[in-house]
Amino acid sequence: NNKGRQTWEFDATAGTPELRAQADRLRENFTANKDKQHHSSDELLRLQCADRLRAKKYAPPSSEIPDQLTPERVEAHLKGAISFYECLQQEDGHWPGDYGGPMFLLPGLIIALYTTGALDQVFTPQHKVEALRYLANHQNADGGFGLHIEGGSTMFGTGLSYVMSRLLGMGPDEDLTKRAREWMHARGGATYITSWGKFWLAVLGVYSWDGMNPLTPEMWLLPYSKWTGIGYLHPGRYWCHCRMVYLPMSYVYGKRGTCKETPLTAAIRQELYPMPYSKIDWNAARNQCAKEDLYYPHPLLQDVLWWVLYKAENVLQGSFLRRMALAECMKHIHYEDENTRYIDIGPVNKVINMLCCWLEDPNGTPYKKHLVRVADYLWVAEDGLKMQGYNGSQLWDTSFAVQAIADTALLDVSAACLSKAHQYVEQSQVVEEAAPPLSRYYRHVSLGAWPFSTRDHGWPISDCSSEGLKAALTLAALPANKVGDPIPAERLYNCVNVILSYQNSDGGMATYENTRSFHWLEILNPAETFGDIIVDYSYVECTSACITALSAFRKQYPNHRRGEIASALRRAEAFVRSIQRPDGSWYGSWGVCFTYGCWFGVTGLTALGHNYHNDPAVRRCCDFLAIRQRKDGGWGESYLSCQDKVYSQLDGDSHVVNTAWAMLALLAAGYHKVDPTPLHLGARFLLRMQQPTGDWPQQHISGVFNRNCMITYANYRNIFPIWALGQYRRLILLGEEEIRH
Ligand code: LAN
Repeated sequence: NNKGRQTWEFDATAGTPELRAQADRLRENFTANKDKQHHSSDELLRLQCADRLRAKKYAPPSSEIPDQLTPERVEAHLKGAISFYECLQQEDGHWPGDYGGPMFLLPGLIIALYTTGALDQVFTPQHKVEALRYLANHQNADGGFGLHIEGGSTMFGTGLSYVMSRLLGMGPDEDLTKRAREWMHARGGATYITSWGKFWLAVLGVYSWDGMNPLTPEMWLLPYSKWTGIGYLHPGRYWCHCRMVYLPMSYVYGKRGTCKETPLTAAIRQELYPMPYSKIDWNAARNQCAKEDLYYPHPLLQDVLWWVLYKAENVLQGSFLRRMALAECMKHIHYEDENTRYIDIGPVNKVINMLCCWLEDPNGTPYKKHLVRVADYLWVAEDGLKMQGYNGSQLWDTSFAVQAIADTALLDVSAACLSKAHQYVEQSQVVEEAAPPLSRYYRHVSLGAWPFSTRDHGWPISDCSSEGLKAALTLAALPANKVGDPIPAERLYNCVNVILSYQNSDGGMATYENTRSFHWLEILNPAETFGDIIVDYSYVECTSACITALSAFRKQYPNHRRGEIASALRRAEAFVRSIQRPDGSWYGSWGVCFTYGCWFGVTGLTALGHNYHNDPAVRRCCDFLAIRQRKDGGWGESYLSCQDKVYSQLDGDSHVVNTAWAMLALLAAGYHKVDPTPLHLGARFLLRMQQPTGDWPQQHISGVFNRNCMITYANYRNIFPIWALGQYRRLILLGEEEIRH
């Protein structure tokens, strides 16, 4: 680990023999459990603190949880929780954690590396063993693979996992491959894979480019200006993740960049389909998609558009226009690579950009620089090796951890840990603007922002900037001789500048950029499994984080851009109110789900002085949460809420993370002044779930993107229970008034 950059290496002699035996046991137990437990507990990482854990000062009390909790009792649990969590913190101050979940990432990487011939260079035999272990652990009972580790089988997950297993050396008739193939064949075969799956199969040469809807690179030559009308269709207006994925995809498509045929690819080509490869009707295949995968079906208009562009390919391929478009794409690809130090914005464009660099020049420096940054995305846990959804969630987790731990007001046990975290917060703020001219590359300002992961990654995000700023302000309010010197005001001003610049005309904040186009553009969304990917919309999470950050900032710096901040807060508040649902809840887009949204909705309003007493909106949300509390005292929401947009209760135990979010919302609103009972019950649930080490168990998956794909946040199970219990102890058991934001 170095400044948040995490890489895994195999070392057969690392640790003590006892530790290695424990690691083996963890792996074996995971395999034994595979049909019941689809989540990764990230325990392997937590084992490495076993030695440090033995020396730790505090353990949570083991006697039964009393009916009446005392401040001392909760304090003892909190000390145990903090001292466990401190063991996990790295030297540079951040908390590492598994950021896996999606199942379509690793196969793309393997296909790209196989195509460029670098598979054996990047993947050692141990990498391959662990990657195959991962597949085996996440195969569903019906033989297929999901979009993400907890999901039901899809053609996308199954087709890509199948190919991956073959490229890593599995035979076609092993148990895993046989069952996966049967799953596919029973549903018509791999022509029914989603468009992103079609792309990867075409790259490998096991699917025809004629079976793809066009990814016309000429889109990048459209005028950008709004005044042209057509400018609204320009990719520069899309959500950056969508734009940055389709950019290299259209380059590869425009060039028909395909892997050289090998005996293995020739074999896979025959295995993927129930009919001979030569008999496939590629024109029909373009729009085929398995029903298991279909979350956002193409509107008719889209199919008409693809048909026109498909026909246009006859003219465009090899034309002067195509050459211009490809050159333009490559310019943007190099810009993205250089400005993220070859990490790139996410796991998908990372891999396809790498492929593009190779297609452009297989001996060139850009391609080589890409290869060394692949490791940043890989993660090993007891379920195997996976590719993460980002190069980690370092800054995000660290800034929440800072706020949570500081909010316990147990500085005597946490000063050292907060001081290390302070270093990470300081070292990850973006202090250099991306290369000019920003507008030429459709980039928003970054100077002063905080990223989600590391400074090297560097893409600015509205709510990461806000959480980073709140962490910095929280630390600045603590004694400097304990946690280090505050970040200079000038740098915080830069952050405020970024946050203010994020406000959209609807008053809300989107993720990385402003909203640049209209919702109707979503009819162009060709990715059947993802919803709402075309435009960067205002979200309750992002908007509320900006509100709480700006309001915390103005408490410490009341005169800086006073008028602008006041008016930004008013408009943001109006936005948050406008998207509250009639039942009082807020839909969360990046965590599971209404519980998460409610936490943000409520804290956004309470930061501005509203509470359960004086504001019907806050009251309605608290009531929404209160009636969803469960018999065990906790809250538990299923990931199905995200896709169905209806609150869905989890089977079995409540979830510690949902419980903490619900408690944090109720506490911020002052609900305990009306009725503390739900909070007592929630706190007791959290204490009951705490393990003797001070850790909490990893339960179902907590994160989500694009409505339908889930992602693991391994640190949430520590951060949020600590935060909720800390506030519970201060506000209820000690009767303090102050709510910290
Ligand atoms: C993330 C991770 C962080 C997340 C929050 C900061 C939590 C959120 O509040 C705003 C959106 C953001 C930045 C976010 C957006 C979508 C991401 C980047 C991810 C969920 C991580 C992975 C995902 C990315 C799109 C995955 C690749 C798949 C594609 C469809 C391109």
